[in-house]
Amino acid sequence: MQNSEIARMFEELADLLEIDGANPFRVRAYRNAARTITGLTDSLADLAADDSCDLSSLPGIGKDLAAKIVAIVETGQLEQLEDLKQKIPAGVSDMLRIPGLGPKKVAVLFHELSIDSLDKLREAATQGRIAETKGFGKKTQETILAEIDRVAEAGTRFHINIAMDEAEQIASDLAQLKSVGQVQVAGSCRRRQETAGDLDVLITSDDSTEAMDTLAAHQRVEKVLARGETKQRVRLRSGMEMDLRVVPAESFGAAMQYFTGSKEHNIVIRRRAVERGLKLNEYGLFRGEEYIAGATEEDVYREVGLPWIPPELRENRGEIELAEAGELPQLIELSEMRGDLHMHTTASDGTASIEEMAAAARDRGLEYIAITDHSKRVTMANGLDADRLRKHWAEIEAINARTEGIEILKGIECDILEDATLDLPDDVLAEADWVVAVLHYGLKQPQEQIDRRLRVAVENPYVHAIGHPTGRMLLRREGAHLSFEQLYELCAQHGVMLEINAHPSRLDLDDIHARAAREHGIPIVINTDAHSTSGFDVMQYGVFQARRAGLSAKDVANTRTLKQFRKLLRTAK
Ligand code: DGT
Ligand code: CA
Ligand code: CA
Repeated sequence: MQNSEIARMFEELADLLEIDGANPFRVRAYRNAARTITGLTDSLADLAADDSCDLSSLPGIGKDLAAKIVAIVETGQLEQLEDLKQKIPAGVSDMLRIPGLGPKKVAVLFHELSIDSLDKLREAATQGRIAETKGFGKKTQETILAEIDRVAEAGTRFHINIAMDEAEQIASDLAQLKSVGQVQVAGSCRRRQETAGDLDVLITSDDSTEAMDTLAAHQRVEKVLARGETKQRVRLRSGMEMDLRVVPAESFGAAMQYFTGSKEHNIVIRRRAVERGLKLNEYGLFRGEEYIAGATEEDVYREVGLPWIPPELRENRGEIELAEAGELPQLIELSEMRGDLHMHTTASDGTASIEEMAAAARDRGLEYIAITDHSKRVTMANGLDADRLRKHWAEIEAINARTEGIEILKGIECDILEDATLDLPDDVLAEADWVVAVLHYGLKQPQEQIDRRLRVAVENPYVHAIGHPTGRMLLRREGAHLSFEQLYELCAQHGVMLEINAHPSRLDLDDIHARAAREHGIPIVINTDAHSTSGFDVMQYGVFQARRAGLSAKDVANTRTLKQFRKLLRTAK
């Protein structure tokens, strides 16, 4: 259990208490607790497991809170929160996700208008009943109508990191059982899509009872929604739902192929089977009644005249043609990453020092990093002006000189301002080893202005890359509207790289644009945007996105050695 999950529980508890009309001091105490926990650098789970450590000795954590944290770490839940969840329908907390609706307003909607779901909220807003309610106005009602569909959809999908963590944890627990043979995660999760609607787990077993009983009693499972002979559907505490399917070993490959999808990919594979006089379904490949293959995916693909196709490519976007021609790319692997060129320290809004970030990166096997704190426009994140930045760079140089085993580049994440100028003057940028330019503000400007801003950045002689090019936040907000064609042409012309930001809520560029960028000859960089030492963990999601784009190591600049990378920087600009 991570600190962020524990903090989220206290945040949720505070929200529900406030909706429930609890004493404001109690509500505030739990909000403060959440903030305190977020700021801790040590893992609470580790500390709680250590008998010699007293959590209440940590700043801001009293006896009551310490006991609750221990209970969360031990049981995975907070009893008070579970009680409140029984009392307040889940649809009520869903409303909190609409911008402008905090616990106070939601409490009014719930207690006075009896609205307890997004559907009822939509209905009330459509009828104009929200605007008539005291404390609400026309503007709130309009926001509700504008945001509710997005919020409703976001509630039904989950970021890849959450989905993979849930699926893999449960899969590995099922794998421990005597009656269970193979266990694999299928569906969108296996294809490493940006978000997952539900989880699909397949196991082989002759008797499904033990597996299904275990799943029903699993700590992460809230409720069994359906249970049959070979299929069980459950809802997890996270809100995500999961299908478990039990298949015989001779069908495992066929079932994996079928339930990995995508539907679009499967349609073509099935057609190829039919063309060969075969029938393909989740049980196997058949000629008439006769079973031909199905134990492994390789067998299935071979029988339809194809090599095995990596799941990340299974979207019917050209992968079947490449497979047929024997031209499937050698997809990039996490272990091929040598550098990380986007991260923050305590100089702006990171939680670790330059040394701590460098040590953590080295521990993960990276050979070089660029420290790219925010520029001054990002006041909220304590962004750096020219003076502070130069001092920061001097410190980076000094630390780099005395640090072994990793090279630390002097970088900056420089804002591209709303008026299409850069946040720092050229003479400062010229002193950097690495400049990544980004849009943070004014993402909703008309496309012409966004295009103008990107043009200025790419044409600047000191900018090396554009970071998280669209600025989107998955399931939260759309990115800027921009001309990708213009961006590709300019980047190719000026030797500017494009980033796949690996953070699971960004994954920006997406697979389609990363592929197009590669086709324009633009080097891609995959960066974590780490704000703490654990922030490096997300590199894998960026690599997944690159794999979905069909990229190989050679397409990704930070798979090169530092020497080769520097050479690429020089020849590119
Ligand atoms: P998700 O859950 O929305 O993130 O996406 P998936 O791809 O995991 O979709 P899901 O869970 O509905 O089904 C898992 C896979 O099973 C899907 O990728 C392909 C296969 N599948 C499910 N229903 C059908 C179907 O009606 N036709 C075909 N050809 N395949 C299906
Ligand atoms: Ca699924
Ligand atoms: Ca499913």
